[in-house]
Amino acid sequence: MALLGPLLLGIPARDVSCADGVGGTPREGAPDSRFAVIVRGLGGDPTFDREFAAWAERLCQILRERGGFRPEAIFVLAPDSQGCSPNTARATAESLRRVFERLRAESTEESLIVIVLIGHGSFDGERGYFHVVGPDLSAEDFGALLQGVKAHRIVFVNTASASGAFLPVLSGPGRIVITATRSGHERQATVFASYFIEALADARADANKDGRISFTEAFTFAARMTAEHYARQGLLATEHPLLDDNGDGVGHPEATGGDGEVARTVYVEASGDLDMGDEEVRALLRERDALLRKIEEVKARKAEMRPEEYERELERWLVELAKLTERLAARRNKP
Ligand SMILES: [Ca+2]
Ligand SMILES: [Ca+2]
Repeated sequence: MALLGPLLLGIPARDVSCADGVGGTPREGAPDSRFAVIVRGLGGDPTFDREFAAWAERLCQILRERGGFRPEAIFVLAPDSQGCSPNTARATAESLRRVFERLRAESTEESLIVIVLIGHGSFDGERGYFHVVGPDLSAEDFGALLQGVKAHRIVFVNTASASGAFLPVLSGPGRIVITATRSGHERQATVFASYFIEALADARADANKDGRISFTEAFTFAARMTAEHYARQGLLATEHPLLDDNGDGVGHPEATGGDGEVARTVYVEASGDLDMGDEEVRALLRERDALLRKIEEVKARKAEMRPEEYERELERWLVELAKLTERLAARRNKP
């Protein structure tokens, strides 16, 4: 319980080793309601522990320095309670519950919440798990934690082994779900996290050269680097990353099949959120949320619809969503 103290009180638990963020701070008048949750799980041996700690630290640094995230808006959970944030606690199910209690209270519909799991996972043939201190958390547990969180934009990235089992469970309207593996059956330790984290700060990931790295761009770049990692070593890839952002529970290895359009409009850089002060953009975002809800409604009625009717309905709203995303991008690219 003592370890939860710093988290609850929001006071510095350890010295904060990252430099203060520079640049990317939202302009005056546009409240910054972006949050991040970095969950570093158990390594199981010193080599993995060191690796996971280094990745989590680098991610925290990128969020602060490149993303301009407020240090107090980054929650770090780690086995040793060490992390680059004043809100650092031990990686347990109980700490996570408390973090999400705070997110339910502090986030708004316009918030962006980025959740990244770094560690080992497993799959028992039915459920996917992420290994923390004490009882492991299943994908369903994370789904329950997200219940009642108002933010319409949630990025959930599980970089662990067997993380593919999380995708269908966490998929939903307004959610960008990224996993290191395509199913629960890919159980080897993964390298996707390192490439994904670096992609968030690597200019080579900025495919459309607009100076910002969207989550679609970061995913695409990291997926390619991961594939090259195995090819370089002459090994068969034991992880195949997936992205799902249209809420249909089906991920894709690249931005195709209806996925990637939402993540294309979400960035780590605060500049991606600057235009939240722009009424036209806000209206478009509200429209997008309504469309995402429609898609969810269609999915909920799947059982009572004829297959062709279901496909037609779904297609209709996905096309609308794609059009809206284009309008949003065009509005945002206006000088
Ligand atoms: Ca870009
Ligand atoms: Ca999908």
